[in-house]
Amino acid sequence: MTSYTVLNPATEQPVSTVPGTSSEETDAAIARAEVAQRAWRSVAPGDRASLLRAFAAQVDAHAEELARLEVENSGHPVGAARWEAGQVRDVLQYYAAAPERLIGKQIPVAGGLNVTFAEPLGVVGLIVPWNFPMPILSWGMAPALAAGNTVVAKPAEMTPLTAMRIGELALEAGLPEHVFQVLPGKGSVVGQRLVHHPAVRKIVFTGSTEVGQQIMAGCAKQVKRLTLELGGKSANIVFADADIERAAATAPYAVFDNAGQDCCARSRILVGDPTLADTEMGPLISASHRANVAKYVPDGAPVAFRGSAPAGPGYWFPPTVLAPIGSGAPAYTDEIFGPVVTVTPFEDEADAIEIANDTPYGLSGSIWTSNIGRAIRVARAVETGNLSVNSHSSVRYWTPFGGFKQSGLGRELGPDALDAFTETKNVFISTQE
Ligand code: TAP
Repeated sequence: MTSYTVLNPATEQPVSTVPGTSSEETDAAIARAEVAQRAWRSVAPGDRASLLRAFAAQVDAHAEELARLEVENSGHPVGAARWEAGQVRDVLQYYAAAPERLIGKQIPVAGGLNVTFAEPLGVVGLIVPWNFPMPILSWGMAPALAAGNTVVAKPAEMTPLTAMRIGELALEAGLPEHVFQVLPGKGSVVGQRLVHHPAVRKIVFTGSTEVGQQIMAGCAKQVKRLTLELGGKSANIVFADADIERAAATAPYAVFDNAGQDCCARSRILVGDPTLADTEMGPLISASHRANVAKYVPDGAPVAFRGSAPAGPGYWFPPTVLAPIGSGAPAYTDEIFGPVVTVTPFEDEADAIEIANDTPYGLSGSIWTSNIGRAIRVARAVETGNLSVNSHSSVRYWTPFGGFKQSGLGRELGPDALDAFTETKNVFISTQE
């Protein structure tokens, strides 16, 4: 087994040395998960629920430790990291209620009846990006486990530490061995193996559209189930009749939260005058990502506002607002995944909708208006999976989440999430003598 060093993006100092899982080790983990699943699916629903509640309690008891670990590994501000650890606990608790509600249907038919069962899929492979290592892990892990699947999770190579600790907490909470395994390592090694191994019956992938397309092609070879949560380029549409002060006060959070490394970042503000409030944020994840973000603000770019960033070590990038730029400019079209936002004026409602939809992505967005009819009209017309009206936030684990167009496939979260982690078995029972 090789190993690699994980860096703190705020200091550029080493945090920990982590094993880089090989292809063969991934195969062995999948084999263990396959065996463990036969027993896990047979655990009585109430007992599976109790174990998930115990897992949630264990995460809660170690929430501060997890938060501190995330601060070191991902550079998230501690307040954000505490919220993220709490999210893992809450998501586990929410889906702990699911095993006892996994019921089928009975359908009367001529000569008998059909009954359906929601069967677990088997081994689920979970591939997680680096921007929200804990929440995104929990969104796949909790419903998959609740449905009776075992999970092999691959955190992003740069941010594996909290996922690895959550794997230990699962065992400490009493989950049987190999029901939930975490394999740190490379996407091109561990991720690829999860996609291509026939015993993995579903992939839950969150990451870039580019890698998502490769994963979809890989899964097609085995007709493997797949959830894709991909990139975004979301609009924050501010109408003149909105509470402009509120819209302006939250606009920075809508795009600069997590230093803009947010798939739901509203990185196009459609409005008249930009207003920016001060915001606190951490560094970007790596030097190469910072170089990538910087390309969107070349010399001579029409910078309307630029915040400050700490000098010295760390991959910091100042929050940056660009004045109107052409619709062909990369900052306008690409997912920047950093704290850079463009501001674009629009003429009327139809124009705002057209600009908002002028992107291959469709993940998120916000609408600011005091006209409820307009809010609903525009929400129906914008081609995107998650919208908020007079708010900058649209992600809640108890409501469905997922993207339209090239932002994804399938829905995570919400009360129906277990549909994505089970398959329906349909059995005819004859009542003939
Ligand atoms: P990616 O580069 O796509 O990586 C995501 C994960 O896939 C990482 O664990 C990565 O491993 C792994 N991976 C890379 N190549 C792979 C392959 N060929 N086969 C299997 N796995 C592979 O994304 P990222 O840069 O970490 O994250 C940023 C992107 O994620 C943005 O586009 C963002 O919008 C999107 N995102 C979407 C959402 C939702 S919910 N829609 C949420 C968060 C982020 P390595 O660590 O080795 O690269």
